[in-house]
Parts: sequence; structure tokens; C-alpha cells
Amino acid sequence: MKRLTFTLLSAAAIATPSVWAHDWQSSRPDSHAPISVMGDHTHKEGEFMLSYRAMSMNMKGMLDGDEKVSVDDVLTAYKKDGMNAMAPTKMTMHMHMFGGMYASSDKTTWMLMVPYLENNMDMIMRMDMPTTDAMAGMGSMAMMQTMDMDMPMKMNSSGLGDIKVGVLHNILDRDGHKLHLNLALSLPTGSIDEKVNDKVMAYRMQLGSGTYDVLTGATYAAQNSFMGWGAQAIATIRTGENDRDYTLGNRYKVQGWLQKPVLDNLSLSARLAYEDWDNIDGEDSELMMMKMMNPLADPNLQGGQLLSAGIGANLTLPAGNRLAFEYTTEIDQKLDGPQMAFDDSLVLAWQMAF
Ligand SMILES: [Cu+2]
Repeated sequence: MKRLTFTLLSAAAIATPSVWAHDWQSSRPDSHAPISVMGDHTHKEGEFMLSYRAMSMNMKGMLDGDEKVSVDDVLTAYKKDGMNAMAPTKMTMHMHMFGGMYASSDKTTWMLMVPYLENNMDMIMRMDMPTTDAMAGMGSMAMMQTMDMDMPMKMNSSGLGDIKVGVLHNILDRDGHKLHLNLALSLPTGSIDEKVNDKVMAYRMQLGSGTYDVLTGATYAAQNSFMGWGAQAIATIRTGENDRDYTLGNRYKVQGWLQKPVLDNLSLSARLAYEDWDNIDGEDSELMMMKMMNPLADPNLQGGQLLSAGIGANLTLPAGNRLAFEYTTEIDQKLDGPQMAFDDSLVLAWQMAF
């Protein structure tokens, strides 16, 4: 028994260094994090990378806190005599994200991200309609009676989003463990003046924040011969106020992931993310009346917290090419509501380093 224990311990002692201590291998598929994670990896001096991500995000139903709220609940609460009420039923966002990376040294990698967005929202508008009785007796307007009528509506917005310029700075790269700092500036290139029928659309439908935003945080990643893992914390801090007199809430996101190389060129991933974002500070004056009829136009119904999980895969191909996908679904969320809830998202991507 003693001998067996000794043999096992010796085996473990010999095996451990080979499992734990080796240099970071950037050729491994799991040397990049799951594809939803931005600014996850750095490059070697002189290396370039181009990337394209196609993302789609679905939102469905509404929550107030962690309670489900039906469309009818919202319409009933917001409907006032002589005015319309509106409630969203679902929203999809499609994003094309073009990225570039360049390492000016082994320690410093520069990033550029250019998003193109397309938002689609389905809503129900509850309006007053004269009843047929009232129509018949049109002569006496004072007697006019109305009834609620629900009309489905669609709206969409599309265009350039906020361009981000960033830098990643390595502070540790030892024995398969890496740590870098993330810093990026988000430029107000996305429109905040998107309109439907000459009226400004609710905050969610706008394409940018309208402010210069600072994204700052850190990313840790590790590999051994068996698997890869990592974690990232990023804060998005808005600065100043935009041209429409409001500031989107700051966002804080922490996430962690595990990756398993199943083939030389293929790894599978599981990721858990927690996000917290604040309400809007200030208000778009053109939405001030609208918020009486539509919760989406209320700056105090925008904050929330979301716990989500993703599964994905990274595939390396010849000549520095990579393909990746990740599917993310909500696990739990708590929203200042009524507010539309996150349902799921899908990211497909191509990357090429040279
Ligand atoms: Cu890269």
C-alpha cells in the first residue's frame, strides 16, 4: 500500500510539471476565449488580425424585477383616456462587427472594432376606437363611446454603431498563465437620433450611446495540456452627457470560461457571465411625454442585472484562419421594469492572423 502511494505520488510529481508548466500555445484553438468575449487575447510583435463577427440577439417578454409581466398588464397600466399605450413584444438585434488587431510589441496589442447594427422591434399599440354605437350616433359627439383596440406595430433602425479603439497590455505570461489589462475608448459614432414617423425612437432602438465611453478591466487566461480557462472583468464608464441630454448607465461585466480541446484544431467551451447596468441619467426631452405611454421611453426603467451562460466552439484552420461560434442563453435576470428581457444570442465569427 505504501509502495502504491509512493508510486502514485511520484507519478503525480513527475506528471504535474508537464501538465502545468508550459509556455502559452497560441496555435491551440482554446488560446482564444469563447467568441462572445472581446479583447480576450493578445498577439506577438508585428502580428495583425482581421475578424468578422455576425451576432444576433433576441429579447422576448417583459420583466419587472424578476416577475414576468404580460403585454396586457403593461398596456392596461399605461393606457389613459384619449391616449395610446405601447408595449414591446419582442426585439432582435443583428450586428456585423468588423475587427482589427495589431501588436506593436509582445506586450502591447492595439484593437479597432467597427459595428453595424440592425434593430427590429415588434410592439402592440392600444388605441381608442369609436364604437359602432358611437359611429351611428355621430351627431352627438358628447355621447361618443370608445373601446380599446390593439394594433401590432413594427419599427426598425440600422446603421453604424459606436466604434471602439482599444489597447491590451500584457502584465503576465508565465507557465501557461496570461494576464492583460484592457482599455478602450468607445466613440459616439452611432446615431442617437433614430426616428419613426418623425418621432425619436426609445433608447433601446438607438444605435449608440452618444457619449465617449471608457472600457477598462482585465483578462486572465490559462492553459494546461488538458484544458484552458479564463476570466474577464470589464467596466463601461460613460463620460459627460450626449447631445440629447442623457447618459446611458454604466455597465459592469464579469465572466469566466472553461475550454476543452477535443481535437488538435477544435475546442469546446462553456462560459458564465454576470452583467449589471444602471439606469439612464438625464432624459431625452422628446421622450418625456412618450414615457407616460411606453415603458421603453422611461429613463428609470433601463437598468438591470443578467446572469447568462454560453456554449461554443473554436476551430483553427490553415494559414492563420479561425472559425468560432457561441450560443448564449439567459439563466436569471432582474430588471428595473417593465423592461424587455434578454432571451438568447448567437455569434458566428471568422478570424485571420498574419
Ligand atoms: Cu486577435
